[in-house]
Amino acid sequence: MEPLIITCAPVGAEVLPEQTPYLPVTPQALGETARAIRDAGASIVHVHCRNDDGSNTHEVERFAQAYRAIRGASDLIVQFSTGGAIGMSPDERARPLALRPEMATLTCGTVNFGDEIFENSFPIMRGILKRMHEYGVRPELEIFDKGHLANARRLAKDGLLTFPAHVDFVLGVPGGLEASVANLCDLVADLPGGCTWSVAGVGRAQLHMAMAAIAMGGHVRVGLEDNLYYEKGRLARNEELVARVARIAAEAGRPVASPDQARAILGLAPILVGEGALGP
Ligand code: KMH
Ligand code: ZN
Repeated sequence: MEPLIITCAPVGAEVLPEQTPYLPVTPQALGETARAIRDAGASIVHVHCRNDDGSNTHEVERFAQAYRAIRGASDLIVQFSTGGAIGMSPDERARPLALRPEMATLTCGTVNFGDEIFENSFPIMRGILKRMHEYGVRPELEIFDKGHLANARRLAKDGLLTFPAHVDFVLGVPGGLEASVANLCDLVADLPGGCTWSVAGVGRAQLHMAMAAIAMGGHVRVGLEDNLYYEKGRLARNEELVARVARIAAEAGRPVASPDQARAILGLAPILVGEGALGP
């Protein structure tokens, strides 16, 4: 099996700073988190941005600051969210793509999201993909429900994305597909040939979905965006969640991928680090 790619989603859009002291809110905190999760075994960081007061922002300048802070602290693959927070306009969600991150997410369909609706109509998806093409950004396909794979195939048929692709199954969102090994197996069986995949289990399912992915040859996403707790009653730091998956994977004979190994697996170009490094 390939080395394990661990993505860390350290902040997200839904977690409130009041819920945990470990949320990296500022660009500086994101840089520090990047270093810590890299040391713990992550190779991709999934980025949302907050204002200093903890509210969500998709301002390009804030993403530029975050990008610089992460790149100054690590060689992680930088993946921007284009999902943003519920209620952001599609244009707002897509704007930071102009900074040309190596990767960005594309959620492949509308889904109930708790009591709200995370809207991703075909026009919204086409608009985001158009900007990804314009700026040379590699999509990671976010699949919250089985129909989202059919939507992705339709986008591919229309020539808007290409398979094989890298896919992330986000399982356990209230309103989306439940996090179970049976559902994960079903989704993996439905993937177009040659795709790579990871799974992000929400809440306490995060650990069990990670263990299933390690065994199945997939990859793993962890982080406070999806889960606040290390165990019942104990809040987690992002790097602890990464380190635990890395330990379990090592025991299972799957060492973690370095960011450059992850780039090779995903077909991304290598980056320069240090002087002359890429950045916005
Ligand atoms: N915050 C969620 C509504 C993504 O980053 O691409 C959507 C989300 C997906 O987090
Ligand atoms: Zn996200």
